[in-house]
Amino acid sequence: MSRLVLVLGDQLSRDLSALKAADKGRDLVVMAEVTDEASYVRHHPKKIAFVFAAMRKFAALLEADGWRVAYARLDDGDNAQSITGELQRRAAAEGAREVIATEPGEWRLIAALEEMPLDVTLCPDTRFFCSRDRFDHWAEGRKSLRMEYFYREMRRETGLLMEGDKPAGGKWNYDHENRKPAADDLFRKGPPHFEPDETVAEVLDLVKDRFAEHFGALRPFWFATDAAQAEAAFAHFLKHGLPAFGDYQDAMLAGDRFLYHAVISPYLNVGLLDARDVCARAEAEYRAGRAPLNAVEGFIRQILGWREFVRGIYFREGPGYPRRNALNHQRGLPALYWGAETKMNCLSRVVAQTRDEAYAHHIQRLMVTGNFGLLAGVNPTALHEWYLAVYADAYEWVEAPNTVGMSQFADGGIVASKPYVSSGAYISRMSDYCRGCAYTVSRKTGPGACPFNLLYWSFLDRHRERFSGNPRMAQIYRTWDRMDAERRATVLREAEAVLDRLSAGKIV
Ligand code: FAD
Ligand code: DLZ
Ligand code: SF4
Repeated sequence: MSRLVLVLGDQLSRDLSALKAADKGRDLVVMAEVTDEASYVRHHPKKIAFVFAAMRKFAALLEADGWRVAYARLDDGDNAQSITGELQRRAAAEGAREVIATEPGEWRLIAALEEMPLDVTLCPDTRFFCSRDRFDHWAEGRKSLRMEYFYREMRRETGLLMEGDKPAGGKWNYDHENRKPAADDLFRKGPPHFEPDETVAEVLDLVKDRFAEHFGALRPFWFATDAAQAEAAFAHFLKHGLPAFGDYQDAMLAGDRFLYHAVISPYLNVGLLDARDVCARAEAEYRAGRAPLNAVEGFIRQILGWREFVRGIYFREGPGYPRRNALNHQRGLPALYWGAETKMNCLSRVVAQTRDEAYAHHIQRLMVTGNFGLLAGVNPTALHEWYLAVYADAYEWVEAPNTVGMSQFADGGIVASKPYVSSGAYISRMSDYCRGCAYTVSRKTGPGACPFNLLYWSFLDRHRERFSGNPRMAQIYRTWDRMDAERRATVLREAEAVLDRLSAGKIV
């Protein structure tokens, strides 16, 4: 009897464990564009188009490889519009009882598959360096889980950037060299743009019809949608981006949305690029003398370190993780996150970029939208749902630990050892946003004072009990305590006024 082989929209890898476990001669691959996946959060239209187009092309590739593929398009009349519904429909038609699947990257879908009245085998997702068991083994018995120690173990285990048992260049981490602001007259190439082919054009029309009310611009659409294009995008980055990646990793510029970032996370996360291959090829650039160590180490750390670490945390912490709220933040998501007017240029720029590109780089997500959410006490689940919806690379296993953990401290300090909060000074140092802002970043109080400056201190004051004992924050609290009482009262009063305006839906 034939079995069904499920391939999800973020499992578009030829060496997927489910495909490896199946028999091309007898089993049936099931792929489905379904309303449930496209709208359980209101995904950005570019993200939906990217996933559907990449799915269609991957299905064609599997057929060319000799697989039988049952592919449901979103507008097929008999589409059950959910993954489990589609599996059951295909099982009935095929007379199949068994499903082979690679474990999904989200608890919600794992539970749905496990509850199905079919015999489901979940294979581990082998596209990662570190299996779930391996991560748990590393984490077991540790008082705190720090990415840096996990990363060193991964370096040793993979041999990436190692010289014998020593890290290349003698140091594990070159981050202190990677904090340069960028000048806006630098010549940069940005990611390559791919002209929509026939498959992509058809998907764009479908998404325009069906998801027009979702936040985000569908066109222009230039993402890679197959492995060959993703490979071209990565090769472009290796040549043009990687050498300066480290130096300007934290920089932000209004006139350059991509700087030296790779813009490969959408491709890595659906399987069009392979993490092992990407890291090995970045290392080869260093070995060949074409990219400096600080850049290559920084890049490999993001993938071998952070990407693997957050996945380990997501699965280790269990299904309730995305709804954690350690700081008890209850504010609804301010309308400015959906593009409502704001006088804060940094937020306005990052949200506009998110709307246009379904992309923002790490520091924009962490230190602009994330920082503001945390300072303003926005409910972390609301922010989680926003990040999951608006970025083309967002899947819960990677998005939730970054948002709930790293950015909002809502897991109580599992991912981050201290909250990522800053006043306007950080944004001013790392970007040119403040130059075009209605607020004045150097003003701490009074007319035109930058809201980040006010909210920063009021956040620290509000959460004093939790954070003042943290040795990494002691100096900040000493600075606050040294301010005279009248000044502190003014800061808190003005911060409250900003929050009141936000609550009242007024422009901030
Ligand atoms: P580059 O800066 O060029 O980095 C190279 C690669 O490293 C990325 O493609 C990515 O695969 C990996 N990487 C870098 N930082 C991280 C990280 N913190 N966690 C995991 N992988 C990382 N990344 C996602 O892939 N999906 C998400 O949904 C996501 N949500 C985020 C939410 C918040 C609040 C924050 C602060 C970060 C989030 N990140 C997420 C991490 C990071 O912002 C993106 O991976 C990165 O911006 C992708 O752009 P890039 O490919 O140009 O990355
Ligand atoms: C993100 C996404 C979207 C928009 N649509 C589909 C879809 O129609 N069919 C599908 O198989 N997968 C889709 N995906 C990816 C899934 O949401 C993803 O596999 C789960 O969230 C687990 O990571
Ligand atoms: Fe953002 Fe403040 Fe700078 Fe304006 S002045 S761009 S609000 S940090």
